Amino acid sequence: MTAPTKKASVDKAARRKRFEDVFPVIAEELLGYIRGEGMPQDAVEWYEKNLYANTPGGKLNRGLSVVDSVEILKGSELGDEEYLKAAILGWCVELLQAYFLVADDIMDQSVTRRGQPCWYRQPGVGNIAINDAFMLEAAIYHLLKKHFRQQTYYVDLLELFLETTFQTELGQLIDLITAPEDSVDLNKFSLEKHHLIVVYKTAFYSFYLPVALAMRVVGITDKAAYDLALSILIPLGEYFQVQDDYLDCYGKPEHIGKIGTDILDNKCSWNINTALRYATPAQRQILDDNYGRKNPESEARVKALFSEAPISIPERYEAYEAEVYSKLQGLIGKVEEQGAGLKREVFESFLGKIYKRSK
Ligand code: DMA
Ligand code: MG
Ligand code: MG
Ligand code: MG
Repeated sequence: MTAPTKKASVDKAARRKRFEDVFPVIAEELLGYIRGEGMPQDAVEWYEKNLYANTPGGKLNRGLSVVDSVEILKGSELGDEEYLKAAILGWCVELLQAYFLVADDIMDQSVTRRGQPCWYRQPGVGNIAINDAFMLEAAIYHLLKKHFRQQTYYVDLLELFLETTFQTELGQLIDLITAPEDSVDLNKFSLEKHHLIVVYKTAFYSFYLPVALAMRVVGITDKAAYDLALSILIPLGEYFQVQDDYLDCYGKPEHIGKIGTDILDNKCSWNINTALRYATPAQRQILDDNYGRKNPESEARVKALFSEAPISIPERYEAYEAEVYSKLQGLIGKVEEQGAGLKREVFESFLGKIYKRSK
């Protein structure tokens, strides 16, 4: 992959801006609806704050991938109406993400998100954040009904959102119960367990969902095409969550917008599983004594150990990234010869958004 040209980065900014400009339209529809239901002004203002604080402001990879995939699969630039439809679906994926993140930050006891205090930690919010998460999810189905009720593929969209939501919640469940707060047992972790967690908690909703939505919009109905998409997007999503795990420890909070909590939270992350595989007996003892303990000294001890040989997480991560990139390129290279009506550019575009990301 070559470095982006100046023109490409201008295009990228313009695409992002066009997508971002749709958000106020959506927010106004939702707020107009609750006003029409006679909700008091303070409730309208609350929902407005919730929507704006939690939905835009991220990298928007998922939402933009819906739009990009529709465009690639159609093979021509989208008219205004087609663009709006694709962008609304993109924002529905971003609303789903917002819903998961508000809840995830409570469950993970995180401190910051996108450079701000997590929503549940903002003044006056607290446990109301739980209901706010539900209301971000509810927005999806309101928008889908309003904009897609007449389409033949309406039920397919509903199923995609509902099924990927259930899969994500299963992933969050196994993520959480594999990380009990009061009993650390590193023997329970494995890369196989990690694989299952990340496929369910991240890959389905972040990678399969955006592309599958775009496929529905352009009229692809063949099950083989969805299976083929899944066979690439699941490993792509796994790679993305490995990056997230790596950055939890090695990303700078100012840059990634969040303070990592995986070591404190006893998470079955890629870092600890890789460390367990290569640790010497003495290193293993240090991990047993310090991982998942709720104090900054233990956390710092584990962090330092992660970089020590032969654990050497940064070097192993670099090797992993190179290996997974060539594996994904191989899978993507074979897409068009399967004759399922898919285009390799859909996957290249998604991979291009995340390869070697630093946030
Ligand atoms: C994220 O896992 C998964 C979902 C469904 C939000 P995570 O807790 O590692 O995410 P983050 O690092 O962004 O808190
Ligand atoms: Mg989290
Ligand atoms: Mg989490
Ligand atoms: Mg994380």
